[in-house]
Amino acid sequence: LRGSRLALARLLTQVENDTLEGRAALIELFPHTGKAHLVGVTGAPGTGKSSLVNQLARFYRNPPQGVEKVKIGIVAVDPSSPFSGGAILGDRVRMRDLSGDPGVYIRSMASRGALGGIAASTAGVVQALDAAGYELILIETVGAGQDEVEIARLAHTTIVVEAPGLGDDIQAIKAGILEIADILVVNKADRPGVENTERGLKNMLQLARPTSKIAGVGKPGHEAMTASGEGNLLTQERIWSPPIIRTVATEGEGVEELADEIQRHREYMKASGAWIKREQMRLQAEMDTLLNATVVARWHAAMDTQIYQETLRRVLERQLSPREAVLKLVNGDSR
Ligand SMILES: Nc1nc2c(ncn2[C@@H]2O[C@H](COP(=O)(O)OP(=O)(O)OP(=O)(O)O)[C@@H](O)[C@H]2O)c(=O)[nH]1
Ligand SMILES: [Mg+2]
Repeated sequence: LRGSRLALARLLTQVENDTLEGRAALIELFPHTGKAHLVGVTGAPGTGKSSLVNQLARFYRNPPQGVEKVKIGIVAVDPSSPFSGGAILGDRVRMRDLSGDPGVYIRSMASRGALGGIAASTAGVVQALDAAGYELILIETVGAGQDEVEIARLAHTTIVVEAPGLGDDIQAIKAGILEIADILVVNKADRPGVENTERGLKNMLQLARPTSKIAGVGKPGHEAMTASGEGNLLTQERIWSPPIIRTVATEGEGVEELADEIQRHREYMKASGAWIKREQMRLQAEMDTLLNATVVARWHAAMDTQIYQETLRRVLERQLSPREAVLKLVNGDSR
């Protein structure tokens, strides 16, 4: 809480490894969380996510007049296999210009290929950074599977990065990823084919989110203000139509516009009530997951293993269906 980087580094390791110490620390830190703006940055490998994150961090650390200077946390979820440290090293080199700035904290995490484990430890790491006073937290993840959907659930604002020249433009764009995008970036705008990529995105957007075309009409901010703040999250979020921003991450071009859109999205989320709804959904999901695990663990501890095994045997022999077995077990009816 006092901002010791060494303490934070140790804590993050505990959290990442899900140790008892890490868990205990997160419990104590929880009241200090909920302040940071969590921004997910996802997209196909090599589209320029790290370069863009680097530029955004630089922008927020040396902001122009009128933009608040904020402390930046960066979490890079490493997509590489556990046998290669290549991606981590690459990101460190790419983000090197930021090191030495006490207002920036960079953490690379190995995804370790553990299904479902990524979101849990990433959420913990983000909570720790939030408690440590990092006001804007950029979370980079590769858009190659389940991870980006989990990150979108975690983040308040999700940026999807595309780039021209990744084989066939449209093939590189998955409709699923557009569903989670709050802001679309066409990076490498210095390369040929930008117009194609941008046009492709526009078309896909209209297919994926037809409602945004009707409700958005280019004034999402205004629509959001008049929304009741109740109603369901999906309808409210549909009111926001994702802008498409061109950037050249290597040169820092378009980064200010991107930062503007991040700010605009934050204001929209706050004004529409979508921010609170998202927090509620996330915390409820986290609570329910823990509740499930805890109740099941307790139940197993109290259960006679012999009865359990006997019931399982009867299921194997098709004398009971799994559903019948569960009913018998939880109702304490062991016949
Ligand atoms: N020409 C051009 N090259 C760029 C631009 N942005 C990034 N690059 C280059 O593209 C390569 C990949 O950039 P990264 O920032 O590592 O991309 P990434 O999406 O983080 O990559 P992974 O994390 O490996 O998925 C690097 O060689 C960058 O220098 C750009 O706007 N224009
Ligand atoms: Mg990267």
